[in-house]
Amino acid sequence: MREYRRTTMLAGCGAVLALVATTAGCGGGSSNSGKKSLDLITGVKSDPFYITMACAAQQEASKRGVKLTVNGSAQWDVAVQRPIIDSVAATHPDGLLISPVDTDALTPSLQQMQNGGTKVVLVDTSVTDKSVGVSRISSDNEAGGRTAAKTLAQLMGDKGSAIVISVKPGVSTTDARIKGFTEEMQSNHPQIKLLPVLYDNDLPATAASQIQSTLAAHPDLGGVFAGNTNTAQGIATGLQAAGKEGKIKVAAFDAEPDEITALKNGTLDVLVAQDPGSIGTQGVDQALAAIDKKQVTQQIGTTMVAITKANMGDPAVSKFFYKASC
Ligand code: T6T
Repeated sequence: MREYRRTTMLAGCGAVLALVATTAGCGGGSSNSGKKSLDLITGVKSDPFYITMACAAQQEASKRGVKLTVNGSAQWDVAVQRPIIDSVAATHPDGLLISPVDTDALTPSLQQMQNGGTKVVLVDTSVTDKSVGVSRISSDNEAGGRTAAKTLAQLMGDKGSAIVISVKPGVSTTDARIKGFTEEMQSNHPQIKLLPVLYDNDLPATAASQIQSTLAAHPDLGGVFAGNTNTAQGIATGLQAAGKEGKIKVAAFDAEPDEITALKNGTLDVLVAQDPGSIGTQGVDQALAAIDKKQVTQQIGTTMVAITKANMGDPAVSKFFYKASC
């Protein structure tokens, strides 16, 4: 079935800089047999991005009359997520929604589940092997990285040094953000000197010390791009500890409660928020479409919105704030 994709860029000073990439997915349709079983394995269970995704997936599963079991790693680690996949595989669910924490290491386990008849949907992160996943649903992370670069360059007055701090190499989403950010800076903001990317293993304390050592080594540091929530939290803490909050401009991905607070108090300057709820809802729908042998949409891009202090009070914007619980 035809896939419809619309991308609109809206911009205005202080207004919502919205990257709306929506694909009216086809597929879905009600499950016409008994209670089907779906599992969702998120990247990190305590992460508000994944909590928001799981809440929406649970709501959609209940609406569709299917059982959804949610699991997730305690931290961003292949060695933690693989046993969870293996224990879920042993239950032979009809469908699995998963955010793999690595682009390659978990592929054999996922292929094995697919070969056993489970329909696998990749939500948020994905894997290199295109044979894995009947559907892939995520933000357009490269575009989000470009938006972060454009906004940060503007805030920096197009001068000084900038640095990216992110999770770890081999995470499809944050790698794509870094790619988009770097390409935009190098192509359109050559006056800004990009420092080497640092990785914090999704640990805020590591990001906090990394930003402080960067400040000490680079007095001309003017901007930071935080690749996800935990990194943004750590950078905000590190800048506050160094007494530099508000002086160093920060663009960050995501919009979890601590980031919203940091945006309000001026430690963070712009958040590129995703729509994890839509990812979760569409993940359930695509899994059920595959189980029911209906049309499945292979690639779905979901919305992102750039949030600033100026527009965060707008309900059309605040609806993208992530939840810490359902
Ligand atoms: O940024 C999100 C998600 O998109 C990414 O794949 C991993 O980190 C988050 O969950 C936020 O912590």
